[in-house]
Amino acid sequence: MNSFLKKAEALKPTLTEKLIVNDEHKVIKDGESVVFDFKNHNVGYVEIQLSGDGARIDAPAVLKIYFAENKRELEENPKDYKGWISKGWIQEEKVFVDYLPFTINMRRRYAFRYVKISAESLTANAKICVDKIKAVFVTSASEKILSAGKTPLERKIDEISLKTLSECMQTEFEDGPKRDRRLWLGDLRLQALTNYQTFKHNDLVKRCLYLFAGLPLVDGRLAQSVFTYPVCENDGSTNFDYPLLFVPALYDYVKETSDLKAAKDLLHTAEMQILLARELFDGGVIRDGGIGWCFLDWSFELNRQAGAQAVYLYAEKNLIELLKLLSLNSKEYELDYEAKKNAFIKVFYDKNAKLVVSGKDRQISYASNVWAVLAGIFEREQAKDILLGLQNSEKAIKPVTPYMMHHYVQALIDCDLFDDAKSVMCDYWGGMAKLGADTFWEMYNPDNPDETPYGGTIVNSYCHAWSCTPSYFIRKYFCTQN
Ligand code: RAM
Repeated sequence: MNSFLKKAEALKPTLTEKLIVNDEHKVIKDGESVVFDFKNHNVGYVEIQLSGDGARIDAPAVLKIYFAENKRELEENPKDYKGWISKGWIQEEKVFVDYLPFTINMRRRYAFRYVKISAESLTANAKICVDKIKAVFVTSASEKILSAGKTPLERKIDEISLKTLSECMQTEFEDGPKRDRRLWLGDLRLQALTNYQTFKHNDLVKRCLYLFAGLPLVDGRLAQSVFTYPVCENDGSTNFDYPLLFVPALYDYVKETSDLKAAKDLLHTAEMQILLARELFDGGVIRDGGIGWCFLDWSFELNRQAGAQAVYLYAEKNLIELLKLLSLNSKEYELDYEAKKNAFIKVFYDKNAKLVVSGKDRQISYASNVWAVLAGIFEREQAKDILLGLQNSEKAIKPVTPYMMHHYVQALIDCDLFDDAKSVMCDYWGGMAKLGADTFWEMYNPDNPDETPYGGTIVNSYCHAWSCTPSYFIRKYFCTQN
């Protein structure tokens, strides 16, 4: 184990446990299903206590136990899923019951509000009584926090955001406790920002930064995600943008905690991400294609060239600030930033449209424009015009995830467009709240409720860390404003 992983291990939190018992007591016959509602989303381990009605079952009963995070998922049929990611993410188990009474101890951890139990095969005329479902829920977000916000809607959004984040706070910041149940770099940065305003579990952020730094790929680039069980290892691949976002994640952490020791430990890793990404530029401009997967958002039609360069510049700007904070020389990065910023404006700024365009087809998208604003490529007034112009552009490709939506809201705030930022937040996250969300989702496209990158919404995650940031916006910006 290298020294970074040792530090990460020493910071591993213990989880707090909370027992909740559902004793609605329901009876199932052959071919029937019953649903138990835990009234809110939770993450944990389940025990199901069954009894009979006196008569012996003369053959093993076959039960299907299905866990759903929300109503939509509850109503979907796992058999219909034909998508490209594993159906193993569907939270379902088949259990054989040889005799009654019987207690099913479910070995795996589940993320759910609803538990559906179906009798796939049961002796004719026999009944199974579900007497009790005991659930031990786990989290490392120990504190209970009062919701914040100036209006009932803001407080509701904040409450759901807090719940979302706390459910994802396990021994690491998971992206989603249903899927992928692991630590992703892009998600971590947003979780950390929200954590600083809420649970303040800063050692968990530190642990995650050391995990990434301790598990690089062979060329020194950071992985997009890491596993920590049964052993700590990276997922073997990466994308263009997430490794770069290690830089702002580190800078944010250092600003928040003044932990200069960690800053010095991890600085080399941060610098390497910039230097390695730099190899993918030709004459100051990032290649269009050939840079691997650049995530930005779960939109397949998105051209990522301008967005990729903007993320690079955003990360480099953060590195410069971090070096200054450590009283180190940042000159070389400043020169590089200026050169690549000017090249960006030359190649990607369309003077007629007054917007950033990307790729050979000069595509307009929120992703390219928003990241350009966040990267500080334009002066404040021009950046403001870009964001306002974007709202009027019919062609612009819109965000489909709360991840991209977060960046849009942040860009509006950076340009002092507070009212716009607040109404975007309230419409988007409020839209999920109106649809009954207990926790916020991985994907939400108000224009297309069936949006999924996976070929089936049943594997979408309905408690997804990157959607927790309204609690950050509300506390950091909206509550302090008149
Ligand atoms: C999804 C993960 C994660 C995200 C990546 C890009 O599969 O759940 O949240 O960071 O995609």
